[in-house]
Amino acid sequence: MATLGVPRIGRRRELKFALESYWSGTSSEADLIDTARKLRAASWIEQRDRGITRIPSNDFSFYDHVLDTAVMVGAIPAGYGWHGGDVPLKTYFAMARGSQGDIGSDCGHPGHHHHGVTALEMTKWFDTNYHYMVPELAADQAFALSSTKPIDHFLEARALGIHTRPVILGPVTFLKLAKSHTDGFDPVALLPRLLPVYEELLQKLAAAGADWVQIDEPALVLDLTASQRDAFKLAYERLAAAGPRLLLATYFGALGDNLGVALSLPVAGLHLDLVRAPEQLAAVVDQARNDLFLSLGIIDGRNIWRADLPAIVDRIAPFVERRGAGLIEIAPSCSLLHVPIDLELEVALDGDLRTWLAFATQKMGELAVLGKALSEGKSTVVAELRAASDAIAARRASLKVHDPLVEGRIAGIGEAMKKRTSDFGSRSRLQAAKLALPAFPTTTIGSFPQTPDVRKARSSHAKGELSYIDYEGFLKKETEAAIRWQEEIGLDVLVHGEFERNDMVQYFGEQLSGFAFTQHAWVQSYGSRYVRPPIIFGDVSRPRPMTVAWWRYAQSLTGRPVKGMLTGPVTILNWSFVRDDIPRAATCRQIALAIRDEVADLESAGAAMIQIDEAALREGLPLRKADWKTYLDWAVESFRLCSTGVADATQIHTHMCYSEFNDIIDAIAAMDADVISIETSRSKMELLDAFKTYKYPNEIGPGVYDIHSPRVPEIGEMTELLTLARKRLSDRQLWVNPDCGLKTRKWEEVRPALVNMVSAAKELRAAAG
Ligand code: THG
Ligand code: ZN
Repeated sequence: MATLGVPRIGRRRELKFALESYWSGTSSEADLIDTARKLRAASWIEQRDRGITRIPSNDFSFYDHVLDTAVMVGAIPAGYGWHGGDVPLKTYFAMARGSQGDIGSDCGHPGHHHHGVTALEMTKWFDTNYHYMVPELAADQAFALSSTKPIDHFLEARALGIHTRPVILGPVTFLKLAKSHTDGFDPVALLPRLLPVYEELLQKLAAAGADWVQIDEPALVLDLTASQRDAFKLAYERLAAAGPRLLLATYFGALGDNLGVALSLPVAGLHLDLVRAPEQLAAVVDQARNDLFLSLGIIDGRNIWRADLPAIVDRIAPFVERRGAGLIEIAPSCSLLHVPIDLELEVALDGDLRTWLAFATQKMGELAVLGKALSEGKSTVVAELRAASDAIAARRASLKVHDPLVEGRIAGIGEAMKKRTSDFGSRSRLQAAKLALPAFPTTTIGSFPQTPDVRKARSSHAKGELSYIDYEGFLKKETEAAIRWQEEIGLDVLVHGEFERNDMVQYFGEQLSGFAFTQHAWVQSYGSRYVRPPIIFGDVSRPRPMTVAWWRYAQSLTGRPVKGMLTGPVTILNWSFVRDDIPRAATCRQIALAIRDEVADLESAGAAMIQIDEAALREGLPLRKADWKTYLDWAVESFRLCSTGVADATQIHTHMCYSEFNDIIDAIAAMDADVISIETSRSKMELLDAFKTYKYPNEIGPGVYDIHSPRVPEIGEMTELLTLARKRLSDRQLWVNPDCGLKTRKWEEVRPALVNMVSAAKELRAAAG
């Protein structure tokens, strides 16, 4: 029974607090190192006590394991002031966060840093909601072993009497995730230079006593070019001879067309994700070398549901018998980094729901039971197996999960519910007449600064120290001030500011049936930033309006249009733990119907414009291109389902965060939003090329300034960007807005920036005549 990696943040988020206290200067480097050492020890001991027999080391990271790997191989870009030798923590954190300040961004999208040295770029780790730091490699990059962390941690565990299997990120995946500033250069070409560093590391691990090393190559589940496939051969022909036996770990999907390559590598062991791709077990057992050790990823490392243990035993046992127990080990599908730590902390959760769940700690227990059932027989764990199947059966039958009304509504969805009454041309004429906006209308994405006062009021209210009446009174004042100020500076389309909202997914989930929220179930998103994703456990519906009262209040304060503000179904789905008993698409459709109800209520209340954000639509794309169309079809269908129940004169807006639009432009067009706002300022409007080439007909608000930076943009910079936009789009299409929401900014930054933005729009109107 193995794990491939476990959460590093601590049961009570100890790592976050230690990091933030160190960064703020409140505690020392020694304190941070000490906390980290204690967390590692606790987690090794916990795994041992829960029955895990193959325990990983080097899965711990202060910030990110890809960053650790870049540092380990000495891939530190010029500018961080490093000239060889051990990499100081200060340099490490400069690569993670820039050398000054921690600047976040809206939609919770990972931040960018603009003071002093900038941080490395950050992006999603495969299709998870974890973000890694993107290594930057030069075409003539040199590598040198620059960290002893894998060896140190191996020895640290050994001193506690625990023999671990060190985990390292494989060289091909590392290079594939890296970027280079040289156009057209594939960093995978650097492999021959990188391999000696890995060889040296493996030799040192062997010398320290490591007999096995887990080497992660999740890139093997991606679409690969022929030369990338060859890279695997080159890499493992060298590394397999370096010393320790290698367990090549693949996860997040099927090996698929890379199966042949994976099986041809001279490694001692192979880990398979049998949760995402159960079908590959038979193929691998048929085709693998007789002596290839197999690690079977049979417990879901990406979701929080309790496993059907008897069913797993029945499925796996024949293969264990065929291959021999000595050549097989069981494990989670991937690292447990992506699930919360311990269900025991969730004392407030619904009692039934609790029995249906398993977090990282519980999954270790499941592995121990499975291991015993497979090696000593089912009769040795009768009670444990029965408890698991009873829980599954109860969940399957529960009325908390199944709502006949929702299932009936889904069955009644017809084609007419997925399209607007008229095409965009007719709608836009009606909308123009109704709204009477100037050319190049100005607006914002939705949120205004979440100031310390706003956060404090929310937490006082949550703790019961501030009554709802007083909390609401406070929020009304904030909203009114925001409306007055927007009128004063001359914005055309106003927003209420979203002061009442915590997180753009949580706010809706808390008001929808079928969602549950946890108190301590944190999962690392990036660095010291964590999320508590909602758990969608049942059919989703909307018992009552969610946003109408706030919209109505805001609109009552002004004669200018105030946008209704909603989060779209795909984004809600992608940022939640989802059901495993029905397809993702089915849950998405249910959320879409709930949002459709909200859209209808906003329209009835008088909203002329309703924005439905799909910040995470693109990031939900499957790993394999062959699966894109299916995903985009149901994602777009869900957006249409929630957005098309309105009159032609009602204007539907959407917003998407930083996205490469070229390869999904058909889907964007098929969403048929009347107006889409997108992040474009950092690409100097180049992202609009996709819209131009496509001849995208609807209206677009290309972001004219980067909200991830505290810097106030000047009028000239924005008119320049708008000029670039006008080269690609017609004037009648263009809106003027920032790149993203403003909740992470300060009012001191937002005020002058938006004043300048309105001036830029006015200059443009004058120039365009
Ligand atoms: N909401 C939800 N999921 C998300 C995002 C979101 N997943 C992807 C992306 N956005 C992740 N980005 C962030 C950005 C900021 C923080 C976390 C993830 C963050 N977290 C606070 C912390 O760790 O201190 C805690 C926030 C809280 O109290 O809930 O700052 O936007 N659902
Ligand atoms: Zn955004």
